[in-house]
Amino acid sequence: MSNNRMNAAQIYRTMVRMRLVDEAFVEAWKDGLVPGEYHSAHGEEGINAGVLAHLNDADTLALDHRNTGPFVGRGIDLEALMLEVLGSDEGIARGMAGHMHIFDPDCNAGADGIVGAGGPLAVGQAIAHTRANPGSVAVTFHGEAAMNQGMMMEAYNMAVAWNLPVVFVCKDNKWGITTYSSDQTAGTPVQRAKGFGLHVETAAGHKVADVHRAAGKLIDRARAGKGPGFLYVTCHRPNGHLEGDPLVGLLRQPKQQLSVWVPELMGGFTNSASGTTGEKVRAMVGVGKRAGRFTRDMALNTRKDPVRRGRSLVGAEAAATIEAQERAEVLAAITAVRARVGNRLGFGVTTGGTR
Ligand SMILES: Cc1ncc(C[n+]2csc(CCOP(=O)(O)OP(=O)(O)O)c2C)c(N)n1
Ligand SMILES: [Mg+2]
Repeated sequence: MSNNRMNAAQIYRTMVRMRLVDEAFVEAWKDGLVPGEYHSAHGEEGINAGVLAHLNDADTLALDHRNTGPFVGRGIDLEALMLEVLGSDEGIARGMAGHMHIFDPDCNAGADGIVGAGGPLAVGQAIAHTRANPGSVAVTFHGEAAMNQGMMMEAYNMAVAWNLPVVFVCKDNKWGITTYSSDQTAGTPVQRAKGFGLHVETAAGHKVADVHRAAGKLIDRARAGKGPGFLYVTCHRPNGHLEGDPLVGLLRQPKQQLSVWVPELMGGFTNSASGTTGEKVRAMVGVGKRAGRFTRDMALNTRKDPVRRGRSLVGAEAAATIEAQERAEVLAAITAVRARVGNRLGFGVTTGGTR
């Protein structure tokens, strides 16, 4: 049985550390230190910390492209993680994994940038648990858009058919890059999971206690051999899909960006040879509608920030102490890592990333 009484201070500490490391990567990306993309999980800390609090060392994790939080929550060596994300050969995978394909045997956790790949990986882990580690569970985190990947259906199917100890955690931010997920998804994630016979719990991702409660039920069931679960959690992720997301840039700095975007969009519509005027107008209305949804969903909303809300769980004074302690530890790791990569070829440029 996992401890379903929540250790609020520990959970708040975990969320703060997740946020700080994530922010460090965002800054490093802006400084041109991260080769390729960086997918921030700002806003998913409540989900990650609430679920992880129930896991033992022998439990396993199959993660997606927003894996910084779960690795941090599992206690990954911060410097080894940072060096990896910065592409250093001193990183945890010698700089070959980047931030999307990290594997850390000490954390029993691996990540995969192929959307939906965590499903079958977790099912494989769960099969291994039934043979080698009875009583252990496999957990996978995936986005709502990943549910349209065929391999996820196979994973749900096999998990139920073979009664495997696996919990699928669906983090729904409503978007898959720039596509509104409900526009391309039949039914709802919960209906779909129920259709496979998965035991479903739901939670609000900005309320870590809610996530903790719901995750505990599913993880306990799976651990006891009562079958797989599906945790559906909503979340508010205001940073968009990846760092440098042009739509978020447009939203946060409309004055600078509109002068670039409006002529480009208008030119695209008016110069397009195909389509009648009516079709062009309808396409423009469609873009406007999507922009409206995006604006609503990516607006900064501190009430939906799990870390900020988490302060009330421990009280202002304890929260400030925890924040100061975590800031000092994370800063020490950042300082050490920056010193190690600062003077290398390819690092230290300020191009704003390589996207
Ligand atoms: C198989 C595959 N198809 C497409 C992509 C490109 N891609 C990366 S993230 C992403 C959207 C995923 O959306 P969701 O599952 O909701 O996760 P979120 O990014 O919102 O956290 C896509 C399409 C990919 N990495 N892998
Ligand atoms: Mg999504």
